[in-house]
Amino acid sequence: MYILLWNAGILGILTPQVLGWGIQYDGDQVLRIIPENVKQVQCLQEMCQSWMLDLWKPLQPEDITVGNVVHVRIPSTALQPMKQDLLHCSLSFEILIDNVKHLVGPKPKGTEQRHKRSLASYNYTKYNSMEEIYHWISQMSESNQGLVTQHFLGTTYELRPMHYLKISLQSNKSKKIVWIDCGIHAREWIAPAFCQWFVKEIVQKHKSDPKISKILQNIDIYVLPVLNVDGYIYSWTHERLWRKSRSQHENGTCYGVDLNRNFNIKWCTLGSSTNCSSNSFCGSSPASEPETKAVVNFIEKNKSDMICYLTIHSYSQFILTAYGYTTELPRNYNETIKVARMAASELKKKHGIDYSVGTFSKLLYEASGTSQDWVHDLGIDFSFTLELRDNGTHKFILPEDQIRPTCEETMAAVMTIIDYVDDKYFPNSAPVVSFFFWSKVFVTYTVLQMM
Ligand code: 0X9
Ligand code: ZN
Ligand code: ZN
Repeated sequence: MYILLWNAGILGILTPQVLGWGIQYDGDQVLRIIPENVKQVQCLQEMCQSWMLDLWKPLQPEDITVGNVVHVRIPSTALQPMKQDLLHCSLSFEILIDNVKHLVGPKPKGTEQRHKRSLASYNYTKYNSMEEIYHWISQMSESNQGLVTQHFLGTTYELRPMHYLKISLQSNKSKKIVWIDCGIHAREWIAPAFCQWFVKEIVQKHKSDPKISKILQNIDIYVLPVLNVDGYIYSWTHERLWRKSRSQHENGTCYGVDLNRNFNIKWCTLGSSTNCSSNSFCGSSPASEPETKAVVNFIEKNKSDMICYLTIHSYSQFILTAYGYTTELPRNYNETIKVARMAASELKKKHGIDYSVGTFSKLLYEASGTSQDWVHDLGIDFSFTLELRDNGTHKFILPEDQIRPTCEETMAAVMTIIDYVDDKYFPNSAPVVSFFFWSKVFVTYTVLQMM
């Protein structure tokens, strides 16, 4: 078994071009298991550890608990013995994904052709490579002068630039900031797709949509389409299911930090691992990774103006308020949960999809070192994580025909949140309709008084 894994690793490093995806996932299955008692939990935990399985939900064997669903990918080579072990512990399972390779599909073709496409024909309803996204970022700013500008946030571990877009209408008023980042986890491809969709929508509708024009009077929106650039590229070229960044550890014996465990908030205490081959490796110290540091520097510098932080992930269909690191509730929980509920209800109106609302620690498991919690405890009240589609059918491999509906409904949710914070921080800039609204309230009140 170990020999097999070792060989796959060597081949992946030596001949990435020949092999295409370093890992093919051929015959791999994703199983759904619900342990019913402590014994079964222990049994499953041991199996995960000894087979070094790729746990999808939860991320860490320690977070497997009685009665809670487990999603785990089993490499084809381990399937037979694994299933025997499961039987041994009387654990029943359901096959969620019969062959991961079929879902992942062939390696995407070269992108040179598409790369030269004009912005007008950019395809937002497929997944775009990093090269295409870089090109899109610069085209967006060049074609929308006076509204969109491209900025440099920092450099990744593999020395690639991290670019964000600033959406801002010129004004002499001092404005507040809303930040949105996507793609902190490499395999969650729907997240960068949403960030691109979001910018496109704002650009196209900033004059015709009264809500958007009102918001842009008061707020500049910063969008980081891909936070984990190295990981995103790696998920295109080598391992579709890669999660972490690509920094090297322990003399190159293992790779990558879970950037959403690397922030300086109860760092590496919960739902994180100190083992660098773990999918939830928290790094060597808080903000040890250049990608984390770039985000931290920017947010610290701008924190007095930042009124809302949104970070986009998949999958689970959640709108999360702080915290992940404790089951204690954050200072403004009643208000943030109300906003999250409003957003989920607007989201559902689009395509009928149900989202759960709450804190991560209560909905799934506790995890420390996340960007959302770090931002919240820095003093930014409205800090949300959105976990987009789906709910477990395709998981990280969300089919391209779901990009449009997912982005449409997420747009509704995100605009609901931004509109709320705009009204809260700029109460006097309500649009003209407010006069009619208040006069209606007045008339209703008067009529009621007369009855
Ligand atoms: O575990 C994570 O980092 C996120 N889930 S994911 O499946 N996309 O990896 C959720 C983080 C939620 N964090 C807080 N609510 N603080
Ligand atoms: Zn180019
Ligand atoms: Zn994620």
